[in-house]
Amino acid sequence: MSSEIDIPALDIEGIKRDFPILGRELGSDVTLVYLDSAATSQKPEAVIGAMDEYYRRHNANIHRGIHTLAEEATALYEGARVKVAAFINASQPEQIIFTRNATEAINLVAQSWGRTNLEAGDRILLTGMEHHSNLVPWQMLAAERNLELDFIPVTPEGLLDLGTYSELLERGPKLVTFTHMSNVLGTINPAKEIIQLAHKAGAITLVDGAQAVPHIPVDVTDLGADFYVFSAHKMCGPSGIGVLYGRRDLLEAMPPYMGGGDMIKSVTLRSFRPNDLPHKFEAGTPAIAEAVGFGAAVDYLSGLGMEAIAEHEQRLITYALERLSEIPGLKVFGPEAAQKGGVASFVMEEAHPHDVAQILDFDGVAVRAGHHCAQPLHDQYNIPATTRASFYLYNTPEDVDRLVKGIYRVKEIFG
Ligand code: 7TS
Repeated sequence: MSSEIDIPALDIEGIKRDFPILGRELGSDVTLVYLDSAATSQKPEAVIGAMDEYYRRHNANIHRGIHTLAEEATALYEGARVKVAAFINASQPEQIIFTRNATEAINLVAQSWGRTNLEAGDRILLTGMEHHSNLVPWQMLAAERNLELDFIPVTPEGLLDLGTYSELLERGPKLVTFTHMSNVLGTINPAKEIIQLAHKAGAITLVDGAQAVPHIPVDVTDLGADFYVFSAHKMCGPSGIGVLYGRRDLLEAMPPYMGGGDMIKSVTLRSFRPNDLPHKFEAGTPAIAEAVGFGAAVDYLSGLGMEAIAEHEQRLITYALERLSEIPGLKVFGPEAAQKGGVASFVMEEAHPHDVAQILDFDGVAVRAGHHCAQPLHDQYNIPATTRASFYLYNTPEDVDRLVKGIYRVKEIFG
């Protein structure tokens, strides 16, 4: 984080109170410590309230009615698009396509852009740290179209090997796609540099920002990304809505992904004319209430400031890595705190990752165990699974202490 910017400190206790679920008790005297925000974040009252208000006062289908409610619902839905565009500094709201989630946004690009632009023998360059949702869609397309997949290797420290990246670019990939921030290692990849090198080599870029947009300031215009995807549910918003941001000329040239209502200008029995952006890619009744909630989430995060949120998480992960490194027989994966976001995935000598998560749960500490939908990355480290603690704006150093205390309990039980 830049020390030149005067970042206001976050009032974490106040923020915690914004999230009703964080006040929950899980048993007598067991309060919740939620350390699974990389899977999904909790939702503040502002988001829950906006969705509640929408259903109580404005609910109608959008873009179709001329009655008051339909106009209000349409304005709310399109207003959310404008907010999301501003949040990631997209130059036009039409560049924001609402999808179900990041996964659907990636599949949209694979099926629409990929099928139109890639042919047998073309190469796609990915990385060894992708979530399955930015791997399997490309495997499917590669099988269908006879494409070649290459992978930027991950170093033992959990960074992308950029020397090998430059070499792989010489093979002339048509697409370079990578995660902005790893959901397992926490690594924040140098997206701007990766994109610039890809563009020099003539490739289009798709960035999986599912873990980045919730946690660090993201400016898609400054990054120069051709496509950038993320999900609302990981950034204080509801599930069921995500984003595909795309360069306008690319989106204009792409065929629709799904057919149906709203994505057409006109239809005859045998043909249709697709609608303009962004509607061309939003077939059927979209997630309207979810868009409203998403807009409220963006307002909430903007109100606090993404710089301040990133700074807070940087302090938390620094403290967490310090505390975890003091525990004998525990190994955390990924780079040092300065190169990552608030994710600590670890293994313990004494216990299987699932058992660790189970015992932490007895103490009210919610973490995830497994391969976190990044099986190839775990294969690289020769482990089937890790236990993952992931932090967000509402976590405190005391939450880290509860995690560490729980881990010592695991050691007592299994030691
Ligand atoms: N990309 C990354 C980097 C992710 O971490 C995830 C979800 C996705 C894509 C997919 O997001 P979705 O909203 O489309 O499902 N990651 C996780 C996780 O780490 N634990 O649960 C979901």
